[in-house]
Amino acid sequence: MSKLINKFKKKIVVLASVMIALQPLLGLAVLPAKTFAATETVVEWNFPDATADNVADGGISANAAKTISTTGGTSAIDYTAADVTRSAHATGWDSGSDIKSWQVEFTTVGYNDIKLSSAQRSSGTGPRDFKVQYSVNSGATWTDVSGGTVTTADNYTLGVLSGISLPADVNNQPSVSLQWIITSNTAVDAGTVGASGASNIDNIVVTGVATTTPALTEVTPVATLTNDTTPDYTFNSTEAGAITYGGDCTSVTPTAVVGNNPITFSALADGLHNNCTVTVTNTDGTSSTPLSITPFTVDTTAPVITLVGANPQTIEQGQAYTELGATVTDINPTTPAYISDGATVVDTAKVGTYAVTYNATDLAGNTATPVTRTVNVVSPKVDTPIVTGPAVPTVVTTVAEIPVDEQFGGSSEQGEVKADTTVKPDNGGNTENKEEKKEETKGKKNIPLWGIIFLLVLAGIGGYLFYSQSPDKSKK
Ligand SMILES: [Ca+2]
Ligand SMILES: [Ca+2]
Ligand SMILES: [Ca+2]
Repeated sequence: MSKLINKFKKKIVVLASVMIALQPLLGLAVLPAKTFAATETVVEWNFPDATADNVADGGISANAAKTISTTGGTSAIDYTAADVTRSAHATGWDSGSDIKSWQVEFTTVGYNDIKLSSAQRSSGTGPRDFKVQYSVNSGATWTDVSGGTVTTADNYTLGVLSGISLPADVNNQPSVSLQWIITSNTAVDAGTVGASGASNIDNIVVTGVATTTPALTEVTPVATLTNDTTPDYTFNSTEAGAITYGGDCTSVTPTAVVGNNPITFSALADGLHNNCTVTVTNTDGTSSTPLSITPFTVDTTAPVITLVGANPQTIEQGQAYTELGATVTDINPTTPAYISDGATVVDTAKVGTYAVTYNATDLAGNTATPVTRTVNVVSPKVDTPIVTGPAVPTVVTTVAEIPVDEQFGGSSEQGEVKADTTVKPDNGGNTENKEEKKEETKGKKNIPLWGIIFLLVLAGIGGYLFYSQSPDKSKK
């Protein structure tokens, strides 16, 4: 029997030693840059000599009134003096396999990394075999705790659990139940558990690490407008952990470190991306508040330039260059302006053909296909002088040379003097010469229209005088 006990003892001691030795290494490996929060006692029963009872003896305030109990119909608990201090003590464990247990209930809200320690002892006819189980649904279902098998002896050496880790299921839970349940009806003395066989439990300590929550801040947002479909982004995290991407944005970067985290988003479509988030979940399973990524627009479409006005454009030599302009269309919120090199390229002092180039670059950095306008600088046309007033005196002189009788002799015709007053505008399309007109007469003189009217009035007066003095009229 002592061989069997020693065998278990060695196993447990070795296991515990390995776990204790690996603990900091495992912690360091998982949380390379995290500041380790202090381990706290979440709840504890150690049954001090002076105040031994079922109520917790230590832990967070939320667990101050938690109690220990038994299940399955044992005797009432009393608090007997044990090897070192008092402990919880009960009998009546017979026929209790998978039924009778020590049980506690407590909260772990705000705590992760929950660990359990306990020490058990049974009398010779008391139950030898236990296992620890947990429940987070008030005992509706129970789950074995890995490493929670306990084989007791009539001492507090063998039946000890030393800081075994409870699964993450019990992290941050409002109600966690633990039970040390009998797994056989075999007593410590290898007989059957008797009704008077006793089980003691002491030094139940549940520890945890206060939960921390990663906090994220934006360090370098994506440019409000970019033509990069895989833009870079940097955020800061107060804790390491796994990254979850939300909205339109994804990235191949799976984890965050403490400090700045530069990431590159996977290919994004053109358009506004205003729903992107980043969330970091630390190794305790606690997630940050999602960080909203400042909205940005991806624009890979170049603007389009359309010329306004004539192409080719004609400018007379010596005149100032006139920029006829262009329109630019783009999907950007703000359409870029065109840039023309006309003012510098075209030298209106020199006749020639010039190429004026129009460019435009949108706010995302996309450059339009350049458009070219031809500008022809031409020689100015020479205007023909317009002959006007000075011809009038000559016309009057001509009228004076025409005999009155010859002009009106028995005829209603206006005689020999005819003036072709057709005005022929220059139809060359040259606006500079639009005032130019050509006047023709059958004579060699230029006779303006008002001159002709003047002539006709003179003729009318002369004809009246002639008629009023004729013999035919006096007969009447
Ligand atoms: Ca107490
Ligand atoms: Ca004690
Ligand atoms: Ca664009």
